[in-house]
Amino acid sequence: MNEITISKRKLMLVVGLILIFGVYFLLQSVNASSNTTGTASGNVIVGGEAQKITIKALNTGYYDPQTITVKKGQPVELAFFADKGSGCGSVMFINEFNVRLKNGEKATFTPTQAGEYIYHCSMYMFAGKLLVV
Ligand SMILES: [Cu+2]
Repeated sequence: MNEITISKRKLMLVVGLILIFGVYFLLQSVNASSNTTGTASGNVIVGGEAQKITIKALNTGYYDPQTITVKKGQPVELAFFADKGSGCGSVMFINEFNVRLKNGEKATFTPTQAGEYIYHCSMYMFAGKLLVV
């Protein structure tokens, strides 16, 4: 076996490895992209009908209702209304879902993790609980 034969065999080995890894990564990326349609991470199924909820800022200084329960993995359609005279309560936030609503506005988001989230005015004077179960 001379030098040239050895280097050819090495070259074949390297090319073979590159091909194997190439196919492996290609299959990985195909898998990953097919996972993003329809389902989210874990056992949470994303989709289905929106859960419609309404929150109202009262001029007495409270949000109505004070507690709302929704299911995780299902879109939430949130409508917000503010009484005249509800002051700073007329802008409502839910930080975790990037929600910021003024009177008459709507937001849609899908909670994927169970937990307790607070809807509140900018100063947390008006506050209520969104329970995700
Ligand atoms: Cu406030």
